[in-house]
Amino acid sequence: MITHVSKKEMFHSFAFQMIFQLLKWLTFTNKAYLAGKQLKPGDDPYREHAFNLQESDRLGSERAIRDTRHYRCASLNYDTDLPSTSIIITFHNEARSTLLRTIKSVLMRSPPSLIQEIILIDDFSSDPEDCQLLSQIPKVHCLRNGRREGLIRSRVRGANTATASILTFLDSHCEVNTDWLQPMIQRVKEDHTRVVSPIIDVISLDNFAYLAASADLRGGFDWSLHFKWEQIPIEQKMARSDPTQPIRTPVIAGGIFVMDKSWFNHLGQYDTHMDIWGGENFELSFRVWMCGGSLEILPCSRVGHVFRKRHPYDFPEGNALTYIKNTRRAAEVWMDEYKQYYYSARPSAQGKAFGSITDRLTLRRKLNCKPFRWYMENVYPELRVPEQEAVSSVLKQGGSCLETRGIDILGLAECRGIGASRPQSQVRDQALKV
Ligand code: UD2
Ligand code: MN
Repeated sequence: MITHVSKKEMFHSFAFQMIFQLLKWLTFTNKAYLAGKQLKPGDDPYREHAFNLQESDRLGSERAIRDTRHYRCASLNYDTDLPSTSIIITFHNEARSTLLRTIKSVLMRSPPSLIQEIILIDDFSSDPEDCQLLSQIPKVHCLRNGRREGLIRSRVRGANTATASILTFLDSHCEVNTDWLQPMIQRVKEDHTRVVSPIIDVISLDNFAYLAASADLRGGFDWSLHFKWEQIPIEQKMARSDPTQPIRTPVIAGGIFVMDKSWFNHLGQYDTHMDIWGGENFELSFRVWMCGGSLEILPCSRVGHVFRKRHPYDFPEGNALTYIKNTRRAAEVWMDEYKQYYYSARPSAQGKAFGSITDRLTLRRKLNCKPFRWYMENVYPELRVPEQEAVSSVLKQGGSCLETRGIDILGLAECRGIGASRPQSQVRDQALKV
């Protein structure tokens, strides 16, 4: 009898949920959401968002885009019982048309069973309705920050409320492409320590054309901790017989990735003392590699993103100071003796405030993470250490090095510093590139 009642109750609650979702859906219309936010004649379409708002508004939220994957991707199979994911999108004053298109593309191009929920974090945008109205769409939830937090703390807030076992982060001006999600969830399901990104296609900031990005790129950086796309090293490129295979990457761009939720929590989420924008992708990437995980780009997953030339929003502490604070924190916690190259490349960072890093150093110890030297030797040997430009390996004899500073020869001395313990073959490879 008891089971009978509870079954009936369950049915009622299920039916109620369905009707509730349907009503929510019926109350939301794209047109009403976008109305009133359109440009007025004579307005500069680039002013507010650093992309052409007029073009974005014209497109509608359900446009078709070209499937930019390698043709062999279409015949790959994925597990039928993949776990679902919580999509986390943080935004600050995003244009309604791009935000809505991001959400619609997820709902249109993902198997419904894989989308547990879409969590929007409104990072204190001027109009609370930008977010609130969207929660009328089934599966979409809206959290609003009571003050500007920046993307790092906002994502952590989203992750903390996520109910799925896998987290998927997206920027608020993306369009996901055909079967974008399955390859990423599959890789994370097979090994929860993998953190995976799609190839990020380009949505033109001028005319919103969807353009395929090269499939031969990975994430890299220079010593000033400036992110850049770079060619996969030639040996790896030659060894790639299957274009659908993952690409190992030293760092991720930062905005679009899938990660197991327990792994995200185990590794210490993000450094929540980083503000607004920037640097968190290095911190996460170093941490993932050095603490037992890996980063990869999956060529069979494609997501378009509007890349901009300037930040369309303000930084309360200023753009430069914020970037320095965030990257200093990443360098001080993770880069060991290599942080000297960061300071040489970015002298203005010296003496700038970056807060306490005690908690993050404790985390690093607790997780028993490898040294940055390990990262340099095993993950990113292509990143040249500036010292090696001055110390020529040709002039290296046994344990002695001919030391130079610029054009001055300082003398023959025991090899020390970073170049000293690098495998000879690696030093040679480096020297060849000089
Ligand atoms: C890239 C990443 C971005 C982030 C950043 C470094 C991609 C595609 N994008 O910059 O995700 O990792 O590098 O930090 O890899 N936002 C807030 N609050 C703020 C500022 C920004 O919620 O105070 C939102 C913003 O609306 C957007 C997201 O954070 O949805 C990323 O910001 P962006 O698009 O300006 O960053 P992007 O693509 O230049
Ligand atoms: Mn972005």
